[in-house]
Amino acid sequence: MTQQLSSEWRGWISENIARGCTDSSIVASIVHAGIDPALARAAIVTLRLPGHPPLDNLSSQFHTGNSIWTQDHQVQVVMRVSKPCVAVVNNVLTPEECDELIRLSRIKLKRSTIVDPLSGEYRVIEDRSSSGTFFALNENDFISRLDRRISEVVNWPAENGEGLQILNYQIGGEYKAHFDYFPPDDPGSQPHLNNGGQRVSTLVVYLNDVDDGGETVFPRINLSVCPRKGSAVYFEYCNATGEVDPMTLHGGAPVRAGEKWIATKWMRQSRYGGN
Ligand code: PD2
Ligand code: ZN
Repeated sequence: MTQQLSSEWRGWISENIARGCTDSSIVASIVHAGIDPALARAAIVTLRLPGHPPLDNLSSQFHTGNSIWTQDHQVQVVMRVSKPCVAVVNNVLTPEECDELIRLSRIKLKRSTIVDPLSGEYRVIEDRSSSGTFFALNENDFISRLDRRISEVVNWPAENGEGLQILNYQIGGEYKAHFDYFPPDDPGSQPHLNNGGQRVSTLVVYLNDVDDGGETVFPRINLSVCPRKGSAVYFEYCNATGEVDPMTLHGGAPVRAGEKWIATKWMRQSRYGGN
């Protein structure tokens, strides 16, 4: 027998749907009360009435407003696209935090990999010519502070996040067009979906100014974001019913001068148990 939310919670969800609340804000409140997000989402799907506006994407945070406040920080929204949901934000990390992430990562970089679509194993390919490293969630106080802030910026629980990934691209380094979600029909996706479910959103924070090139490009919506130290690009690709959005195809353009450092946070549908 599958689990279901209590009638009190279901009533509360119905009221909030009727008030026009977004799925993401409803899920966030329920998760805050310690309930499994998968249960919350399943309830929302069944409680939405026919004729009600279609399920929104995850985060309402980026749809309106000029700033996002976190406990310790103000982040400015400088650009947004609504479909797919993409936003560029300034001041996610301070220059000192960017420098510290680079300093801690430089000594432990390894060639980046991708998930093989057939086997699900990690593989080095020419299309992704960066080096990188990870920090486990809440690995230390510094990382914990950044994990918490990012969770507040993207309005999604920190425990659903993969560990912060740091990447370094040298001249010519790039990441050709790809999806950040695990393509549901690839057999290699399954083992990754079993831990935390699908990826739902990405925040790429730029840790340095790149002298030339290194933009994050979205070819299907003709968008190109230039790296700027401390700024970030955010995008969502999985809605509350688990559908993924191929319009979020994106890549990291080749670095033409200087080098490029980024920190990437991938959020999952539910709690992620580590790499
Ligand atoms: O390097 C980038 O700009 C970039 C952008 C989006 C990298 C990734 N995604 C990634 O590593 O998935
Ligand atoms: Zn990506």
